[in-house]
Amino acid sequence: MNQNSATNMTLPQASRFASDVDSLVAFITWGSVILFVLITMISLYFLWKYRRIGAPTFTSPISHNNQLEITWTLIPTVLVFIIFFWGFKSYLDMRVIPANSMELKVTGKKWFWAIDYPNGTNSVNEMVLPVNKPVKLLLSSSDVIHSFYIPAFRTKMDAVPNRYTTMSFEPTMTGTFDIFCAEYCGKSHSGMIGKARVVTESEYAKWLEEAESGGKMSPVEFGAKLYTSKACATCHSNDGTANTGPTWKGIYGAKHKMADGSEVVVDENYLRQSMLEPNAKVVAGYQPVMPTYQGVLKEKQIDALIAYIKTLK
Ligand code: HEC
Ligand SMILES: [Cu+2]
Repeated sequence: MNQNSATNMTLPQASRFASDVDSLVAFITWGSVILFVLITMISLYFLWKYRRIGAPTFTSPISHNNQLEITWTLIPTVLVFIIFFWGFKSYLDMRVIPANSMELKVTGKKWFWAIDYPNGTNSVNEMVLPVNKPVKLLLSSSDVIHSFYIPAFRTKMDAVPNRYTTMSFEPTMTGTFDIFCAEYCGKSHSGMIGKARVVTESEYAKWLEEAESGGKMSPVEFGAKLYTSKACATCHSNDGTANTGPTWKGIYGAKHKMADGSEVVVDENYLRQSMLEPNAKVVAGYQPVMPTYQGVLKEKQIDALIAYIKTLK
């Protein structure tokens, strides 16, 4: 099942606590609507009932009414208590992390999400999760404040540099759900979009294996897949189109001018260094905004990306 929150007004309730969050929001919203309509109608009625007719008349001065005082104190107090305890219970559901949770590390970087799995696999902008398994996310940022937001799970948490925040949920439905960055973080903030793909236990195991080593794919196929799955595609085109970074079309074997005036020939070693130490040689005319993929890309993946870039003539 695929869902797109931009076109679909009813978000699926895809996590354990999603329906409880919705019920509380509905209670507060409809409670407010009912009170608003009621109070407005009574006000209008009184406006009409006590309008001035003919010569001014005066009611006898009223200083106190116990019944009224108690009523308008008690009703809001009870409402506030209901909302408080209901909200607190939902809060605990989100904040108390089950002991059998699977722990993933999520790092916000300008402008993508890097996700590390327990076995050392990592992915970019795609969080693959087994269904009905509690998940704990350890969130952080390597630059500015981002915010990890999965509307279908009804959960959102800031990703802050130099410290960890946590998020906990349990996906209850297979499917693909949007991940957004909900904290303005610079030029491509709006493109900082990911997908949470909830799959069965066996599909998850198969995915882990393929993400790590490409499974049965050829290096070129694996490289083409990494081009999007590692988010290179957000900054590099493969068809000559201009973007934040230089296009990959026809770069292998070409001579490139660097910002410091030097010239390099684009070979395997330069491509490799560009991924691991992007700021060592900055291409002339571009900002040094490429994040390092040191520790993110495995050797086999670097090889595959190089093989793929070589095919783009
Ligand atoms: C946030 C944007 C961004 C992302 C994501 C990104 N890059 Fe870059 N990349 C750049 C920019 C900007 C440059 C040019 C400046 C420089 O050399 O650092 C560049 C330069 C390069 C170069 C040198 C290109 C040339 O023409 O000399 C290579 C190779 C490269 N990137 C590979 C990758 C790979 C592989 C990935 C994904 C694993 C990736 N980049 C992801 C922005 C990005
Ligand atoms: Cu962000």
